[in-house]
Order: sequence, then structure tokens, then C-alpha cells
Amino acid sequence: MTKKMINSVLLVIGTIAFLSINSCKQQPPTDLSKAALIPLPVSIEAGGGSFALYDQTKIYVSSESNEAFDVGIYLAGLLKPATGFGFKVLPTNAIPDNGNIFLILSGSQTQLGDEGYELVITDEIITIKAFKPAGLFYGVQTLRQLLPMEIETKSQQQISWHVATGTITDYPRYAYRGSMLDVSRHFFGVDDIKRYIDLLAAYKMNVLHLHLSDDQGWRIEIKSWPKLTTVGGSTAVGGGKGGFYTQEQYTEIVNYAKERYITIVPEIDLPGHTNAALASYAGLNCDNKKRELYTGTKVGFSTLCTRNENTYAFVDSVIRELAAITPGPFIHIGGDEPHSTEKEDYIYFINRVQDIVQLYGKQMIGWEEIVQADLKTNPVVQYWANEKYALKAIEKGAKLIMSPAWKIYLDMQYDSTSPLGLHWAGYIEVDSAYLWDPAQYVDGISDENILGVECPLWSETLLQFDDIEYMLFPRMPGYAEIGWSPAEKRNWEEYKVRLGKHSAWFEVKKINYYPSDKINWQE
Ligand code: TNX
Repeated sequence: MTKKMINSVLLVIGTIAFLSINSCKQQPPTDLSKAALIPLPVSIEAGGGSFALYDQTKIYVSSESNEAFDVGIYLAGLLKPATGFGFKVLPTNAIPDNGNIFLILSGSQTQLGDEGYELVITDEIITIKAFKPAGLFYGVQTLRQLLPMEIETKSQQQISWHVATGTITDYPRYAYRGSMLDVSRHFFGVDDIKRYIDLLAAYKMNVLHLHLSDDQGWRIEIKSWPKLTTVGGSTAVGGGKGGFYTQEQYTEIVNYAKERYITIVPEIDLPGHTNAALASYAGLNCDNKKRELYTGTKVGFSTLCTRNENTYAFVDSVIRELAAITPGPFIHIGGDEPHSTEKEDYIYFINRVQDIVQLYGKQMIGWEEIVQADLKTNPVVQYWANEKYALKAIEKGAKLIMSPAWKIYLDMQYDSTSPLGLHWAGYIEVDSAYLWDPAQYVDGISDENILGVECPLWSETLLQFDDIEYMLFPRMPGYAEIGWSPAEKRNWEEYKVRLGKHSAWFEVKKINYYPSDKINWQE
């Protein structure tokens, strides 16, 4: 045999060995339409081939905008740990070479809207186009779900990183897709909130509503009323140690959320649900006597003194300081369950608070009970239980956030054996959580009245982050899909197969989820 022949034989043997080792491990995916994407995109066209990331893949960004470049850096950060590749992020005006990822922000892509994207994967290159940086970010989230689940591991994996080829065009149904976390009944620190934000962002949610005050705890520093946190923040349900965010920590949360295209909506619950404030300052009570700190779980027993000017000085300071550290457009003023406030006092109070919120340049959101007041400019009403209030809201020109407790309250138990949660709004299994539509839920309310959807997580029974995850998963991805995907494309039988494949993702991310037997979970 000549040297050349020996080399050829060795090459053939080497290639066979290489292919068989790899094919034992994984088959590259080639059918994009089989991808288990949540939320389901508007359209998917499969290409039949596959693209592979390799150690020299770079991320090119075509845009003048820093935000677009930051999405590139965020993507590199997602891909580096598991692949071990470098993923340089570079600006460009030209079409990059094969093997790379290309993010394009283009003023001509108006049809994609503020959050839409087009993801085109060929054998040669991955391209994400969007009109706004948020669209690039959501294109990145889709790409993330198309890669092998191992991409979520923090240590380097010896596998190949293939993605099926094709084109996805996608944009959301609703502008507001949120979740609420109650940090008052039990307090959760900055790192927990960051993890919550990351979990929401992966499913294209764009709002985190923080329930920052309630009877059991005041959780945001107000510099001009310091006892709100030193006293009012000092405990929690069950008598735990409580806690609060300094304004600096709150800003850290806001910025972390912003980098993930999530708006923080801060809520100060007024005029009821205020025992923590009433225990901090005697002058907020009509009898001028401080209340005891409260660590139980009853609702509806507290109220600010609505005919006392001191109350409005207090509300003014709180809203002023909060608005100054909140770049998002909304301030949520609570307004729920005012069982201890006379109706006329409640209306008088909400009317005045509405003016204060407006004075500080923010748009007011309130729970549905606020429709009893004289709602002014662009109010947003959060529906949770009473259809009459929802209908009254649209009569008054308000937009609705749909949070019907019987379908979307994340603190409801899955079934009677659930170790965590309440059940005053029934048991909400993963199928029931998915099987409803915001525009069909209340007769007379349709998409034109709806700003979006929000899944609230009240924390009376939740002590640690594992508990939060158990209530969120597997229901939250379904709520994300309800908020994002076209109604006519949603189908439980098909969704449950996709959801079943996300357990691998839950395992890799060490998410403590409820393994509902409604789902055939895939290893
Ligand atoms: C009702 S829903 C509340 C909260 C409780 C929750 C428990 C709403 C606006 N208020 O104060 O935490 O039920 O599920």
C-alpha cells in the first residue's frame, strides 16, 4: 500500500468512528416543526436540514443600537458555559460568513411590531431580525429552546450543538404578559427575584408585578417614612424575620429585569391591606394608635384613615419616592378587599390617589374594586373575581389585566393533596390552567378591552424559593402561552406533548416542579 492509500483508509476509519460515536449520542434535529417551543410561535416553516454551532461561531450584530448589541452579549452569556465556545460579539454591516449567528435590527421590519422577530436558520447561518431590540431578545429565547436542553447547564458538555433549519415568524398576542409575586406575606431577597425574572424571561413574559406591601410586611424602603421598613418590614406570616429592599436593591432588580425586557410594576396596596404601615406610624390610624404587627393570614381588617390629610402626605411621599426609582410606566395602588373602609371613603380615597399617581407621571393600575371610583386617564384595572367590576371597568374606558383567580392564581393548590397553596378559588391542575381564553372568559369582554394576562403568586404558604418554583411549574409556561400565542393555534392535546418535553429543561435548571400526572413527562 502506498502512503496515500494508508492515509485514505485511516481517514475512512476515522470518519466512521467519529460519525458512529456522535450518532450514538445524538441525531441532529432536522424537523423544526417538531420543536417543543413554549409559547408556540405564530408560524413555523421547517427547512429539513440542520445548523451546528462550533468553537469559532461568532455573534454579529447589525445595528447602531447599544441595546441590540447587549442582546448579542446576553446570547453569548447563555451559550458559553455549556458549549465552552468563545462567542465573540461583533458589530457588522455586511452579511457574516457561514457558521455564525447574525442579529439584525431593522427599521423596515415594522410588521413585526415592538416585540416580534423572524428567526431564519439555514445550514449556513442563523439570522434573527426584529424591528425593536425586544424582538431580538425573544428570537434569542426561541433559539435557546431549539438547542439541546444541555445548553442550560453551567458546565461544559461534550455534545454537538445542532438546530433544525427553517423559518419562524413570531409576535405576541398581548402587550402585557406578567406574573405577580407577593413578597409581603413572605419576603424573598434580590437573588430570588433575579431567578424569578430569568424564569419568566425564558417564556417571553414581560412584566413582574411586585406586591410590596400588605398587612404582614412593608418591603420597600421609603426614605421619608423609615419606620415602614424598620418596623413594618420586620416580620412575616408565621412570625418570620421579614425583610425589605433598600431603594438601591430595588434599582438593582429593575435593571436586571430591564436587561431581560421585563418591566417591574411595583404595588403598594391601599387603603386596606395596610396593617404593616398602621403598625409603623400611629398617625395613619383614625384613633392615632399604632396597630400591632400582624403575622396571620386574614384579609380585609385594616384601613388607612381616609379623611385625614396626614394619610395623603404619606401616600404622596410613597408614590413620589417609588415613581422616582421606577422607570416603567405603571404604579399599582392595590385597592382590593376594602372591607374595613366605608364605600364613600374608599371612592374618595381612590380618586385622590389617582391624582397623586398622575402627578408623578405614572399610569395607575388597581385591583378590580377601583372601578367604584371616578376613573380618569387610561386607567388599568386588574380583574380577579367579580365580572361586574370587569364590565364596569370597560364601561369606564379602562383596559383590563386578566387574572381570574379560578384559572390563574398560582397560589391555588393543584389538587387536594398539594402540600402548598390555598384552595378558595378551587384546585387548578395544569390542564385547567391552560384551558381557558382571556377573551372568552367574561361575556362582553373581548381582546380590544384586554391589555394582557397576569398570573399572581400570593405567598401565605410559601417559605422558600423551592416553594415558588413548585407553584409556578408547570403552570406558568401555559400562562405565558395564553399571553403570547394566537388563540386559534392553542390546543391542550398538542400543548401537553410540548410541555412534557420541558421536564428535561426543568431538570437541567434544577427547577422544583409539580410532576402532574396529566402530562407524559419525557426524560
Ligand atoms: C386574595 S386577590 C387577595 C390576597 C390574598 C389572596 C390569596 C386579591 C386582590 N387579594 O390578599 O393573598 O386572595 O389567594
